[in-house]
Amino acid sequence: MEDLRQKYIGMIATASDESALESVRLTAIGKKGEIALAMRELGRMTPEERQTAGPRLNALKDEITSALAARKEALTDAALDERLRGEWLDVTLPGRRRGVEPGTIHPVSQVWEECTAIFADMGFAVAEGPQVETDFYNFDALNIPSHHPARGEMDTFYMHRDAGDERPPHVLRTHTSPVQIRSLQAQGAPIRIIAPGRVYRADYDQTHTPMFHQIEGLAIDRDISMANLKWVLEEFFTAYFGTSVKTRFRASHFPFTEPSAEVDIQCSWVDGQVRVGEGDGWLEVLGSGMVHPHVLRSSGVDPDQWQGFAFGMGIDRIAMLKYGLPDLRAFFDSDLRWLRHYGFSPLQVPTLHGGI
Ligand code: 2NM
Repeated sequence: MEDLRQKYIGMIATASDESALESVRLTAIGKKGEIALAMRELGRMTPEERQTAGPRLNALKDEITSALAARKEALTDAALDERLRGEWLDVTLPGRRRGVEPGTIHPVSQVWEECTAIFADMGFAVAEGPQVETDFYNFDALNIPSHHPARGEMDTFYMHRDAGDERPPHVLRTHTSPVQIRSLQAQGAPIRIIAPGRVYRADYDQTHTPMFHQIEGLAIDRDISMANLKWVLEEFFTAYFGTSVKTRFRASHFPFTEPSAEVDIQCSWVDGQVRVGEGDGWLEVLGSGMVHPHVLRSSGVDPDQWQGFAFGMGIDRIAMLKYGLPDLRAFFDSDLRWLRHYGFSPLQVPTLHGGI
């Protein structure tokens, strides 16, 4: 009996998989197994012999049964451990790129962010407004008369009205000035804001796209002057181009400002390329002036109490200047080779002046 026990417990301990274990089970405690044979022998024993041998055989059968179960569990656990080791996965690995090259934050967006941050440092809040405007906010409130060429279908995108609807049509805003009017109306003076955003004009050639980006500034208080305007703009260009930049004001005309000035920045031309902040050349970059009393009044601000400056410049335009880009239209082609050629790398993120 003890020999049987030793033999089967040993076989179970060394069985290396489930089928080996199953064949041990059959030979040991199966219907035609060795224990079953021994059980049959009981009938030929004397009652005394049977009384000791019977329980011992049963105990041995139980012992083998539970040894088989224990071994089976150990084998299952080991198999699971093995599988887990094989299927180990590093979830911190970077994802696989599926043949798609990474792009960059769009140069215009980078410049938009950077300009916003520079003006924010000077205390300008950022204002936004709708891109589909009424003609009141886009034109009338800005002192632009109904006969002005800017209001014609040649320059402005008009939205269709249903037949019979006699209300004046909406327009795609041609500048972000309506945002300034809305902000003035909502919060009154004093105010110091910039309005960056998309604007639309019916124009398309090497220097014009029907959608482009503008940033306008507005500062209204008791005694704001053109001197404040000049300081703000020189501070802005110096921060933006990373070198001190002189400005030149030329008298001009806009319906919404009086007096009005076009602003040039100092530059030189080397090999047909513009270099800002050096030399004795000048490059026109923005329009500006003191906000017209009519504009203040249509925004609910008393021009006898308040005055201030406004300016507007093209984001795309100053992005081209900073990065030496020759063709505005390339901004909207989504061509990665163009991005790379002009030094925009996939890892490049906007450099935030001061950080916002
Ligand atoms: C320009 C040139 C001059 C301007 C005026 C205003 C407002 F709404 F306050 F009257 N915002 N921006 C302005 C003035 C814009 O862009 C070339």
